[in-house]
Amino acid sequence: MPIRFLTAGESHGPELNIIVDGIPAELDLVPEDINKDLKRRQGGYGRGGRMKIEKDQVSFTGGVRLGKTIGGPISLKITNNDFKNWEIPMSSLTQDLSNVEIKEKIQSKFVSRVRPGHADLSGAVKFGHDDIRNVLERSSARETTSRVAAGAVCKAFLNKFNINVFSYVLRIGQASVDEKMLGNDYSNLFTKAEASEVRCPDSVISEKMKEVINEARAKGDTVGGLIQIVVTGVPIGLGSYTQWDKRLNGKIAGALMSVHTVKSVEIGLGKLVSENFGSSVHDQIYVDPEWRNDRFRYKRKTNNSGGIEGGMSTGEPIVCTVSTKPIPTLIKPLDSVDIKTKTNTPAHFERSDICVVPAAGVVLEAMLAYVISDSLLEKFGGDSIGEILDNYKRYLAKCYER
Ligand code: EPS
Repeated sequence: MPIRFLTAGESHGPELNIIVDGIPAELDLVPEDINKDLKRRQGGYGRGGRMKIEKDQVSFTGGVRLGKTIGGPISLKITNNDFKNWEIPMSSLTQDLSNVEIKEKIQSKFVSRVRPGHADLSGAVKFGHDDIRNVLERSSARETTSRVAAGAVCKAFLNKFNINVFSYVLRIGQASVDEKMLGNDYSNLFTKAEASEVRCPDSVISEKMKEVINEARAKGDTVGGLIQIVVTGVPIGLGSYTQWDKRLNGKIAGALMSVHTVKSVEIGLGKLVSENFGSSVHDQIYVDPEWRNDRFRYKRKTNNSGGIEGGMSTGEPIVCTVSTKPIPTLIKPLDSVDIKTKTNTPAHFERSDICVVPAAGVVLEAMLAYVISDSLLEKFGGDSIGEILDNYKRYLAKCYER
């Protein structure tokens, strides 16, 4: 793992902190590279009240000098604007509980009614917390802000190799696009999705998706969906078949599955491979009749593998499809329990979103950008962009000779 990143900070704490370690020197990097993705994550039809309070923006606190990385760990921080409303209950310092006003402020944020579908019950039992606030502050999907920041650094790195990461929404609840009709002009699909409030490339289905979100809102409910994330420009041979933990598909599945809202990850045809014969699943290979020595000689008739065979990239686009659950905090709460009174009660309700599917696509792009950057650096090595580009070009030239 040449590139690693860690995140810290609570949803209503003073700030979110991120350290991205292993990014080489000489990469042009300015806050706007990251802020544009932070803004995208904050958007999407169905978002809740918190996004009106926050204007997520990053400051570099290490690793970047005069607009370029210098090879050390990149540290970033994002201020939580909402902290000003939580200064006492989220203070890191001991508070004077004999002061009635202070005690009341802390107690007003005490949570003991667990939310089904959230980390609340398992987290409280595991860590021994009585106040579920100690769980939900860190388990909150607010943490995905930090992932997007780390992923944006990785995207800037990938840009140097003409590798691009795209995402778009295929389904929200019962409103879905027919994936087969979309084709594989991923850049164009992405452009269309960016113009849609639900990040769906089909404008008619986009309206249907908004209706589903309106219906969920009216019922005090929430709704999930299906997202496709694609990487183009990946060279053949990232990852390896030689050891289980070097397989690129395993790394991708783990990274995408780690996002709070995700319940399944598929690559290429995904679970459809179970329904078809091998002859219609595997991607047949042929010699490109128009081959010139500036490109790979062998082509595929299809990309059902989603760009990965034998744990390695094939050079075709990497295509992942991910399902996301409906947000577990419901305005009309589910049946649950109070772990203080040990009685049945409706679940706690805390301000929440109705649908985060459009925003989740941006988070998934970040995680995929991280895995591809890490695998790219593993293969091509080097401490500066120039050195890695030299290694990369030499490898491509060898590939084109095969
Ligand atoms: C989120 C911020 C959170 C939630 C949401 C995602 O802010 P707040 O709790 O202040 O409303 O809106 O997280 C959840 C719903 C959750 O269950 O974790 C964000 O920045 O994306």
